[in-house]
Amino acid sequence: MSHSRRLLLVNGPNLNLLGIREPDVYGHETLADVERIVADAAADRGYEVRAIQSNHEGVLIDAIHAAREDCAGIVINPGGLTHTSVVLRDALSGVALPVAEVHISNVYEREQFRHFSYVGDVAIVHVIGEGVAGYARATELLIAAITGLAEG
Ligand code: CA2
Repeated sequence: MSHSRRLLLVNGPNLNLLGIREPDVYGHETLADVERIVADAAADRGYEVRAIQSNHEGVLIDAIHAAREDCAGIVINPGGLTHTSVVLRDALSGVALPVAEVHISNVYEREQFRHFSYVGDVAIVHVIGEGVAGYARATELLIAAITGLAEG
């Protein structure tokens, strides 16, 4: 498969707890469910997905750098790093791949510190507050954007 038909799915710190803790905020689906949802949405459009979740910022950054070699775009829920991490933002901006930012919860209806995203203006797709189904929509929109970019 050519590098142009693969996406990197990145889930940041604590998202391994999906479906296990705080179902009132994040729902009952697990991280494995999220990874399947994205893989299915991508496969419907002829793309495959490499998925990573880590609680370690440097591991996420290394995975983002590696995507430059063989991925056409990145779907990312940076978790709490959304609101704190210049280095994660720099990694995304540095690889210059199209990025879709996903948040399961509606961050704008939560604490003030969740309203700002360091990733926001690096991403070309934003899906916020649609639950885990939002990952599928973000994947569809990202592939549409990639296709549009390729067609010029
Ligand atoms: O709504 C989202 O997807 C968030 O990115 C989730 C982050 C939070 O810091 C952002 O403000 C919004 C938290 C990820 C932690 O996920 C958990 C899942 C289940 C149980 C505990 C944490």
